[in-house]
Amino acid sequence: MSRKQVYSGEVERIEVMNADETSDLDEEDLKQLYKQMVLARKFDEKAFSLQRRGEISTYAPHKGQEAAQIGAMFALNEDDWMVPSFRETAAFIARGAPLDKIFQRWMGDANGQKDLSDMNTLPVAIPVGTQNLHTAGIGMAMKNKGDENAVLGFTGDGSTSQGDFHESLNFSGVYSGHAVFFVQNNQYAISLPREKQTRSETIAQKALAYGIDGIQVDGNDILAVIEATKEALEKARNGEPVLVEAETYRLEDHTTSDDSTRYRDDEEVEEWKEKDPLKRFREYLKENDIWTEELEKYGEEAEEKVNEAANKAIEAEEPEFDELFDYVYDEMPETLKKEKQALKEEINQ
Ligand SMILES: Cc1ncc(C[n+]2csc(CCOP(=O)(O)OP(=O)(O)O)c2C)c(N)n1
Repeated sequence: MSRKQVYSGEVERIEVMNADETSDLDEEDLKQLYKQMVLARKFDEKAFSLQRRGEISTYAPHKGQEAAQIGAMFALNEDDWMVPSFRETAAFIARGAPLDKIFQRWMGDANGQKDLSDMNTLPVAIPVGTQNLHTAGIGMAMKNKGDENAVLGFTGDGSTSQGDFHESLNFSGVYSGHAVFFVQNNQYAISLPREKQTRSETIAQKALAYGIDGIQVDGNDILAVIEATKEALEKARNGEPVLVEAETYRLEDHTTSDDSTRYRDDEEVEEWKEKDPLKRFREYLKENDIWTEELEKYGEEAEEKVNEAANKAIEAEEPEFDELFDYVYDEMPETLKKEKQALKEEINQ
């Protein structure tokens, strides 16, 4: 019997702050990144309170994942595409989506997402894992057209157990799609912990089976996320898709309908609070003499912006009845026409 190694793959972890390294980004960029993180945190808090007041029916908080989302978006060029899943509010903020529009969407009005294609950004897709198919498809289209841009798609650790995820990596690998699959491993898929999701040591290593690169990154270190994502996008633009696993933590409940105290210890949450990406970045900026009075005070300004945007969204015109049905199909199927008519009669429209 002969045995020989036919494949040996490698997965690296990228860290910057924990490795006591410094960023080569200019100070203005670093300050802007910190401000975006604060703004995203304030948005989260406001959305939470609006849900409690009945203005939003369900909200999925991103607290703790700001570095992963904002870092990834910073690495993206304007002509690259972004594919969100459902927890990417911080990413939308970094992409430049108006705050009031983001609130409007959380309030259940799809008009909040109307102008996203001007920003090379797809609307939110709630079905877990399906976003990866969109990412793969866009990446393959870029390859086929000979474009030089790339697409970055967000997905969660939970989605990596879905067939869609694996099909997407496989197709992207075979057809050299310009795709980066950015997994925010926030340690839970609702109540299911990461250890029950997969026996693999890392999520990043799943890439190797599809012949593509996998990188793990400290997802609470915004500087490391930027490095890792830039590297991944560079490869993707040249037809080498990459899977990035950003190791992070969801500091809040899964959504406002969840109670995470039923499935995780306070002690664990406290440990991750110590690794809060805002706290770590603030410390980094202070240690490197980049911290300013303006940054210290930015929380108040961010709160004002968020409050103003929330009021604008509350006052926005209600969507037209027809909009609920009209944009799903190019040609509306008979069953849907009947449903539309029935609802119309029920509410006397
Ligand atoms: C196809 C599908 N199955 C189930 C659900 C219900 N669901 C919503 S979020 C979620 C967990 C997703 O976990 P993960 O992919 O880790 O993302 P996270 O919520 O942690 O951001 C589930 C099961 C859904 N939206 N879509």
